[in-house]
Amino acid sequence: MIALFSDQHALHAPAFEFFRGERVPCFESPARAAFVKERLLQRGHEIREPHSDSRALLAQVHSPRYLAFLETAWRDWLALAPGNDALQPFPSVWPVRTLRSDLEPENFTARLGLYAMDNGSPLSAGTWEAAKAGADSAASAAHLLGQGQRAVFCCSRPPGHHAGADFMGGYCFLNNAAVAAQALCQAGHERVAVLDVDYHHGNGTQSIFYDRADVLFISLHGDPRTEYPFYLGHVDETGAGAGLGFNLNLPLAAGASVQTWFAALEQACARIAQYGAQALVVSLGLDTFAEDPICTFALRSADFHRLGQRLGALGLPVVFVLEGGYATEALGVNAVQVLDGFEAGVFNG
Ligand code: OKP
Ligand code: ZN
Repeated sequence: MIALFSDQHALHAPAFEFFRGERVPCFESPARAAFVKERLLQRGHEIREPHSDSRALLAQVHSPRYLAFLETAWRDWLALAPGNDALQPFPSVWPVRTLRSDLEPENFTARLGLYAMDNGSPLSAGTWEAAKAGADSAASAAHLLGQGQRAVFCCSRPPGHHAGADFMGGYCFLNNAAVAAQALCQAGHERVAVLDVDYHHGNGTQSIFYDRADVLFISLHGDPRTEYPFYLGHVDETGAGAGLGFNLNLPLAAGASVQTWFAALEQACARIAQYGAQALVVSLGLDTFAEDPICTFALRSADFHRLGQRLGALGLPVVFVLEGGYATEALGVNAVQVLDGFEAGVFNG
């Protein structure tokens, strides 16, 4: 399978995040993509650089003022005070209910709070460049499907599925899966499905397509009553307006078994088939792995092969986009298990 990879991912490398009130090294690190790339090469997959500029697609899934903020955020931070290059900006105030989010303040931290859903998505020098390379990979993957590729894998980071039209969150800045889905729509597909198998609900992707019938969003995830992102991902979120009926959440209790997880995957696959999807984007989070340090599902490496095989049997062209997965050294093995399983599933039907 063709895998898209850019060295630019490594430009996003914040040092620490907050975890249980403490500063800890970031779970979402450059080593993640490096381990995946290494395993892809070992298994004979073809690595290519992204070749498409996602700029026009980004303008269709994100707001102009959010894109403008993100692109200059690090420069604005540096301009605030000498020495800021060695420090990380974090938001500390947010426009929650009754406060205004239509006006952008001038204060940098206030702007950061306006455009961030949490304090868990640290910026660094090069965050924009890394995220943009990921979005370019998503656009390139959709383009390659148009040229007849059956499936393409975006080996990119930071992830994207928590990023909404005008906010970052959960280590995510630009919504790569949304860029791929939007590109597939523009290439003429009338029904595109996005299947999010990351442990965490893909709140950003859901919200971007919530009122659209041309993109079906389905997510399998830890129940938001106890799991991040907490404020979205419930079963009663079924879409709005023209999009009513085109959003499906399958929340599972923390600690859910492998059997329970695959039963939910069957429901997702049945809905994708019923919809008559013409192309599929998979938000491929690997944090459902039993050894993931921040998640509670129980999948083993062999289960990722089974996942890939099931997706291959759908008979659709697929863009795979890497999302989460924090058992860093196992990430390559698990990602490639999905891709190899997919190829086996396509072959066997
Ligand atoms: C991103 B992806 C914040 C710690 C919580 C949220 C997890 C983000 C997961 N203090 N971080 O969906 O894998
Ligand atoms: Zn996740």
